[in-house]
Amino acid sequence: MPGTTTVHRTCSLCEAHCGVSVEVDAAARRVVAVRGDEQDAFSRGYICPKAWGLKGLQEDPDRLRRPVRRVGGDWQEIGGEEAFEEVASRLRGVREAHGPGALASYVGNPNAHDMGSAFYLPALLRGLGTRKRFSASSVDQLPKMLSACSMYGAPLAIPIPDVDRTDYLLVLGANPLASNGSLMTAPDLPGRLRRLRQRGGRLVVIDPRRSETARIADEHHFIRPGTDAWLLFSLVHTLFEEGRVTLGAVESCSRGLEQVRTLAKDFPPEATERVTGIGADTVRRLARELAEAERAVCYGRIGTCTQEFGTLASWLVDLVTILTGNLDRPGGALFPRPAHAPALEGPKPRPVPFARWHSSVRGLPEAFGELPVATLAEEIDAAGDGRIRALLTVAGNPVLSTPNGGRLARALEGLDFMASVDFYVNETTRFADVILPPVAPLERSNYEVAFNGLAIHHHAKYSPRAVEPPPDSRDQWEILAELAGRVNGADLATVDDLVLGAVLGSAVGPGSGTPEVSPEQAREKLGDTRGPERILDLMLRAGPYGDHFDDARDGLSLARLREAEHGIDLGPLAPRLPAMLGTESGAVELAPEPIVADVARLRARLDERAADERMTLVGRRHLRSNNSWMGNVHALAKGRDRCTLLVSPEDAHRIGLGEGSRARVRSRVGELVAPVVVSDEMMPGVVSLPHGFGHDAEGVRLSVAARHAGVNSNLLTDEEAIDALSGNAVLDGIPVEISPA
Ligand SMILES: Nc1nc2c(c(=O)[nH]1)N[C@H]1C(S)=C(S)[C@@H](COP(=O)(O)OP(=O)(O)OC[C@H]3O[C@@H](n4cnc5c(=O)[nH]c(N)nc54)[C@H](O)[C@@H]3O)O[C@H]1N2
Ligand SMILES: Nc1nc2c(c(=O)[nH]1)N[C@H]1C(S)=C(S)[C@@H](COP(=O)(O)OP(=O)(O)OC[C@H]3O[C@@H](n4cnc5c(=O)[nH]c(N)nc54)[C@H](O)[C@@H]3O)O[C@H]1N2
Ligand code: SF4
Ligand SMILES: [Mo]
Repeated sequence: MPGTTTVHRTCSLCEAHCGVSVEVDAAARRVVAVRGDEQDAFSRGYICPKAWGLKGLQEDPDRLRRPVRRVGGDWQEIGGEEAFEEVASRLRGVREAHGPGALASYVGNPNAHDMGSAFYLPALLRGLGTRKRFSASSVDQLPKMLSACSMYGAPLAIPIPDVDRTDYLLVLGANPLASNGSLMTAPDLPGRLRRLRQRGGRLVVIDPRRSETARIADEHHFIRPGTDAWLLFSLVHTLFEEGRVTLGAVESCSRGLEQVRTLAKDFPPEATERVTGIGADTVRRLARELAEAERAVCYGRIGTCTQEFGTLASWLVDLVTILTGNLDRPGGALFPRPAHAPALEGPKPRPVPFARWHSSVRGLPEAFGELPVATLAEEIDAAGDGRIRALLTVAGNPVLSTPNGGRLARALEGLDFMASVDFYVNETTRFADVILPPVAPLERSNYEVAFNGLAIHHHAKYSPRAVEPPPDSRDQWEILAELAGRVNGADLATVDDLVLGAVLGSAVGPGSGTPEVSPEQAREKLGDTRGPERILDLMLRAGPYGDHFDDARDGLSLARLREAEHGIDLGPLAPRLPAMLGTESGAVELAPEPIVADVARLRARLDERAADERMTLVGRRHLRSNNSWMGNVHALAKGRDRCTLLVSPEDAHRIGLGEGSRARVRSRVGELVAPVVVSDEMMPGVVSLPHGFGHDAEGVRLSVAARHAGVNSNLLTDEEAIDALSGNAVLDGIPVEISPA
């Protein structure tokens, strides 16, 4: 259209990294269209319907543009200065009166999609001075981080399935056709899975629901929720018993194989079939196929993490790949080397940062500096004098995303003070005293720091700002840096210097991967513009593909990325062992503590679990959903009700539920009523309800979402149900009673 410009970016809504071309009427500050960028180096034009949500989000009249303060049941716009001062002084006040332990933070998923958060959120969290840090990690991938750190020496050293080159993909607890990849960044996973099959490869899906992905697979098996660790152990058992174990690249740099063999002895497929529901013959055949495939890989995701044995399952997913000789080789699983990573291979070996302190009520272990969010409510409402009195949330909606959201909502109401960095008044932020809204995603520049390290192919792309933000608004990084300063009586400039200084200290100079450049020289070349760009530039230039601040050298810099507006292809993943390892032994730990110690719990639980015939609840996602927060975009929310309870025909008949009827679902902690869809997609004994709904709560200001309100499935999930090892919440396999409503 005449008068418009087109800006090429990466969609920041999920992990897939799709290139989008955003057509903007700059004069009107209006998004005209969002299209797939055919020239994007990674995605080649693919997008999903959610990309259009970037426009909806931009235009949403409910989205906050200015800070607001809650006054009774109403919200009053206030100036930025007033808002910052109120938040900082109230947080400082609580800390002075009751100590740092009276402060807490909860940070949510969208932080992982913003470079401002990547660089400045750690400074803010440190600045608060509290150990009561919580995040969405402990309702998500924490078990994988714990297993990865124990095995390879860094929490995000997660081996990524090489889907484009594999011949055999075993998927557990993931539905890429709805959710794309997760801990496996790639645009168009649906297309990649279809191509895997077209080239003769095999796709096998293990899921209590015949999901969209299961439907395009060669083979699908129902599994009883929460029992993947037994299935995976039986695969490992079979590999040993039938002499099919080969270590490949791991052979010369691993420890603990004999221990794994011994542990697996207790889990023959004939012993575990009664708990998993998957027959021993099938398990043995799958083990053989995995071993015999030229290149095979096992991929486990949310369904394998948010369960009672989440860490064991996460570890065993990797063991299946390793013991079939497929770790660190093309077509198996590989460790990405992102452009912003240090040029020097391998983190400094250190013990796994785990269980260094514990929560005060239940004594749950800290992991990677955080406590499990399953304990947040009780740390507010049941910790006596040591309780949390003030909370800061940043881009999170724990009332809809963490277990027993009902209790958490009541607990939030009882806080002395709460502040949120967010642009919606939603189920969580309605309890805040002050909300500080950042600009919308299209109004800020970005670089996907977190997920480049989990991508199936090396690439780098800078996303420039597409829409000019309103004059009195603030970028996310500015809010975080400003707050980080003010809670300790400093200013934004001081925080920015500290953050940059810390990166300079490790990225360049003696002992770094770029020793020829001193921190002073690098600092000089980076210029004086404050904010995340300078830090990104430093990381790119000092990184494995960087120009090392040498103008004659053909390497990456932010300037290079700005020129390459469709991104830069940096080549396929390649082997990195053993150099990338950060374990104290310098080897891949096949049988690390504390994981090995947890196997006894699995062994002890088998009989009880097999005899448990209660109905259980699992979750699901939809292509047009995005956790709890895109439901206010009409283009995504419209259409048939998606917040439905899927019930198998057998169960529906037994309970007396017809299509379109309503079911009352009750768990230990709560109950709700949901519309029923009878579907043979469901394994008998299991029902499925998506999370992220329940938008009709009092005080929520989401006018579109309220019309498709649905119910909050996390009113049913139980804060006492955790993976005892990591503390991660159990969100799948929740025992429920169901009756007609
Ligand atoms: N039962 C059940 N529960 C689950 C899951 C499940 O499968 N089943 N999945 C879990 C998983 S994997 C995850 S990741 C969590 C997610 O849990 P959370 O991270 O707590 O919640 P989100 O739904 O992602 O909500 C994001 C919040 O950030 C705000 N927001 C969006 N973009 C920005 C931004 O750029 N800046 C700021 N400041 N705010 C922003 C939104 O308005 C919203 O309030 O949910 C978990 N909960
Ligand atoms: N459209 C869309 N895309 C998203 C998101 C979204 O909300 N919407 N969220 C993003 C986020 S934050 C994440 S973490 C990822 C998650 O990405 P995925 O892990 O692919 O998540 P889901 O699509 O929820 O698929 C989980 C599957 O696990 C199955 N399952 C449940 N319990 C068990 C079990 O015990 N064992 C096994 N084997 N399977 C089980 C469920 O039936 C479901 O089919 O998706 C991301 N992408
Ligand atoms: S799959 Fe959809 S939401 Fe995810 S990055 Fe691509 S376009 Fe965005
Ligand atoms: Mo997630």
